[in-house]
Amino acid sequence: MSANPDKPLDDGSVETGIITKTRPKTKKPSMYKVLLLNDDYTPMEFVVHILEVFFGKTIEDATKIMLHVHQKGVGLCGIYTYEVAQTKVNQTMDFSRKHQHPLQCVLEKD
Ligand code: TYC
Repeated sequence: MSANPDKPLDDGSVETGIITKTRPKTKKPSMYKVLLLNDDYTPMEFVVHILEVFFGKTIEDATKIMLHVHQKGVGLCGIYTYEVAQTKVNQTMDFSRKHQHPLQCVLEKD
């Protein structure tokens, strides 16, 4: 606790000063969208599985997102910091390649 500027000291004098508050400089990280692209070959169940496993979606949300991508061509899986977003893109692409599906997943600055 610092000295109370309103309370006189024992010798009768009053402390004066400028109250300063330092705030550590913090910057919010840039955020990145992870987008899923439609194609004609990847099975719907496979896309739903990816959304559940790598993006933590419920089966209901995963199905909604998959159908949105199927109908509109592109859809949002989530918004993350750069490293998390890039990891999810890599996991999706690696897993799709391993199962010989052409599914494409991309990152876009928010
Ligand atoms: N269009 C695919 C099909 O009819 C399904 C699909 C959905 C593929 C979403 C990719 O990101 C995708 N089997």
